[in-house]
Amino acid sequence: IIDNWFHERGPLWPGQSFSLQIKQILHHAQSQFQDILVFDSVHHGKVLVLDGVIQCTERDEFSYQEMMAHIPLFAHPNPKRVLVIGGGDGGVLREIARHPSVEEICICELDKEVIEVSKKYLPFMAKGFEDPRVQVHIMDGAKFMEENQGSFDVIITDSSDPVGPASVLFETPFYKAMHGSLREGGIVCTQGECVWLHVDLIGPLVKAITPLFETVEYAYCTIPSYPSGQIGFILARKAGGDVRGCKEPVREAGDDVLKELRYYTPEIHRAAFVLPAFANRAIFGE
Ligand code: AAT
Repeated sequence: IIDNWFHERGPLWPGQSFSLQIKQILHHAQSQFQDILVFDSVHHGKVLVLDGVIQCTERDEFSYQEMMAHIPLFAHPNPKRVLVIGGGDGGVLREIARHPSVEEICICELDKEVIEVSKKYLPFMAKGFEDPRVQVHIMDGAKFMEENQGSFDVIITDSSDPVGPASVLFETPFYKAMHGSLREGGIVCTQGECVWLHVDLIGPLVKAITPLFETVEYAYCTIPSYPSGQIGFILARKAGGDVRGCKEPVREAGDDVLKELRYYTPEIHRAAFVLPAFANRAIFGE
């Protein structure tokens, strides 16, 4: 923070920095796991920052949270049990809750202080916790996966970047454990970083998990407040059900749901999987 500007600097985007002008700092404290900062910005509303990295801004969070939830959920014919790893702000829960077929939403967040701070300062996202189907577990997501080989239809990993406590969530054993916890035809959707910055991370990860799953695909959305303005998702489907992957929505989103959404449409669901040539080559070797 310099002269009331927050600068996002980090080893995963060397030599570049996105900056936001601060109106007021609302909370700044160290939790057991990370540094938690919430500020009100001049043009992006409230902002949540963990260890110096922007997790969401009020202005554009809907892009990431809607795509992360609705791509896997609309690619699944009848999702009933959904698990979220990370996502302590509640935004992804808010989106999952729009699906009436879902009976149970488990969330495993490492840091209970992220949840508490979000409930206090970011109620537009934390309202996701109010849904009666939500059950909260506070522990490391990789450990939770090892201990709870449940039977989920969809697992969404809304995790921070692979520096610090989330690095285990970018490793093959975690994907093996998620695979083991899926029902037949179940879908995993994970925070897949950015093609402009991280193909060297995404490519090897996709390659490592390809033998485990029936299909492994990559989609992305635009979001101005994440590094390089874009973030992607790895979508992996377990064998047994639909073998077409996740590119096509298989259920109709009702008009009542679509009118509430600000980014997701069935058209953008399909379009999100169309990658620029360099990214396709680097991730899939095509
Ligand atoms: N929806 C907001 C976007 C996020 S939040 C990432 C969450 O993952 C945080 O609440 C963090 O506490 C949690 N987390 C980190 N490590 C673990 C872990 N090992 N187990 C469970 N939860 C964890 C992501 C923003 C992406 C930023 C892109 N630059």
